[in-house]
Amino acid sequence: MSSDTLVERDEHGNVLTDFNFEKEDRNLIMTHIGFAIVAIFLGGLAGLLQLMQRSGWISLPSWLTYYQLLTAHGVLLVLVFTTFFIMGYLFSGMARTLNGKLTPGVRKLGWIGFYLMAIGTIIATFLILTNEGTVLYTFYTPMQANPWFYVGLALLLVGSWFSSAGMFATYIQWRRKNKGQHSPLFAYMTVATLILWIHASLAVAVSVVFLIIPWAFGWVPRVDVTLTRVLFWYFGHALVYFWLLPAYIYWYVNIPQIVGGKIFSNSLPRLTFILLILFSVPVGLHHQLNEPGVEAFWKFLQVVLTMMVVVPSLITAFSIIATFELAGRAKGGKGLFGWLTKLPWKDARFFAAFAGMVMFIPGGAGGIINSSYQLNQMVHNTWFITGHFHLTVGSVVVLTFFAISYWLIPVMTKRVFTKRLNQLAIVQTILWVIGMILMGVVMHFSGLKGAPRRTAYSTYGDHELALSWLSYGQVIGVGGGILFLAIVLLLYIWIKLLFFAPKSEKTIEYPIGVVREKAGDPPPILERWTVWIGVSIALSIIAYAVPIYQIIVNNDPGSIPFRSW
Ligand code: HAS
Repeated sequence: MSSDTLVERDEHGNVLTDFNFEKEDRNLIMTHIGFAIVAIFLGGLAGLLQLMQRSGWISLPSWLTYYQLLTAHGVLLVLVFTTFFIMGYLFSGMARTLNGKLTPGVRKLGWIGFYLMAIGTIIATFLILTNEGTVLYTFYTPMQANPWFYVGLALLLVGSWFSSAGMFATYIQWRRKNKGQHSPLFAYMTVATLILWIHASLAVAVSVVFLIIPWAFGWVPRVDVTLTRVLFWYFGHALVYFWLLPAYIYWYVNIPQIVGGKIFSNSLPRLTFILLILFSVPVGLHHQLNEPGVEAFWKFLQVVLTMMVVVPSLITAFSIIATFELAGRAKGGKGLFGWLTKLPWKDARFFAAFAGMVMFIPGGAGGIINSSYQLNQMVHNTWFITGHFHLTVGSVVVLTFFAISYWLIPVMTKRVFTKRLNQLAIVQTILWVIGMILMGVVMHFSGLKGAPRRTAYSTYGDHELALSWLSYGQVIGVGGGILFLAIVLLLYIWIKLLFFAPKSEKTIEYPIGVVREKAGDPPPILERWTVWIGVSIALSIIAYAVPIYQIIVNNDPGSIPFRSW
């Protein structure tokens, strides 16, 4: 009898289990996911409208501007959707792989975190809608928003710290009860992700609380523009890994179970996450290669370190392909590529994430171009960068999050991801990929021709160069339209999974992969967090101490506020 026939399945082929999440845990997790769903819809709508304006198809009413929509798009998608979804997903995996449930204290921390993040989001969104916070998601000074906009963002951040504290507490409790054992991979990776997050976000918190908020309330007249930007990017590049790492958790831990294979190695994923803790912070200056105020040496050093942060992603690429190949061969796949045909292409939980992985090949290559000191002069502040992050966070990360939602919501709601919903999810993925190719890839070409990012529609006095961007803009607009259609389809699938899909007596399995028998135990040093936190802080001091010191002692007079809208 094959091991597959021992598994109990529902009529749609989903594996069933006796494990049930506690009601209190389901409420906490689903409230986060629900908030994320609202955020992606509103953020996507703002994206569609601003793209139609930028493509020259519509004129916006006087009470709504391009930059307002661009701010809403950025804040709601990359700050709000990601953070809420990630916290919901991480809480679910911590509960499932550690004690089977969260403790009442951890739930309390989770709820405090949720309410702070929700209140912060509501304040910031209200101010964007009333045109009081039109400073984009990077809130660069000296543009100044209403001070409460920054307070809203600070609450979002502080809320995420409470949730992180809850997850650290869950992990510490488990370690105390299981002395000498290495922790389950999901929990290990969650702790690593949150260490990275806390380290990086402390810098932006310092900037917002001590520099920007006092200036925005008028308590001090001027702000040090260079310092706020450097502190933002200290946080900003690690932020992109805060989005990426949960996707990696899914690839390393959950997908092996979905493809019917095993986790290739128990050490490589841990090493990957340690390398990301070390190298994702001391590289933020690669976002400022073309800005004044920092000596070229420090920029160059961070470019070198950026090349180091590429390594864990390459390790991931090879590890995941190894998992797929072993799974495909175990199912009878022959020859060089025969194993590929054995992968579950018709299962959206795999297909959507795989599409994300493939998009990371051009997305990651674009990142390496961006971080090359000389090439950055060609692409900085152009649509090339916008294309890059639509292929990375907009494809790799969100396609993986969609794949997660296709089993996480059914696990929580005890509803069935039916064959029809699965088919719709496959269509949704295809639409997303087509939309992103038309939009994200074409943005790269348009950027290479000089089309600037963060600018409303303009023909720049019918300049010949600007006119050459128009046809690209049209294709990009079509891509954006397809993406919005995909969001509507996604919303339909999610609403079905939340309220209308058939109920099942037993819960669908929460897919946690098993490590391959031949894989050795991970070296204990990989779980000595104090060592890695220490090295990470040391690297950041090497990369940042002198430039930040120079900015402070340079006695920059600072800037008064500007309101450019
Ligand atoms: Fe980036 C700008 C450099 C990765 C997001 N990036 C941005 C911005 C965002 C962003 C949002 O150096 C704009 C910020 C703003 O508003 O100004 N980025 C990099 C580099 C990487 C990188 C070197 N970025 C990301 C990821 C993001 C993200 C990931 C989101 C999640 N980025 C930059 C730079 C800038 C920048 C500059 C500033 C530019 C400027 O001038 O403003 C690397 O981490 C990329 C490494 C990745 C790879 C790919 C590995 C491939 C994998 C897939 C394997 C496939 C499989 C499928 C398994 C080398 C893991 C199997 C396939 C078969 C065919 C079988």
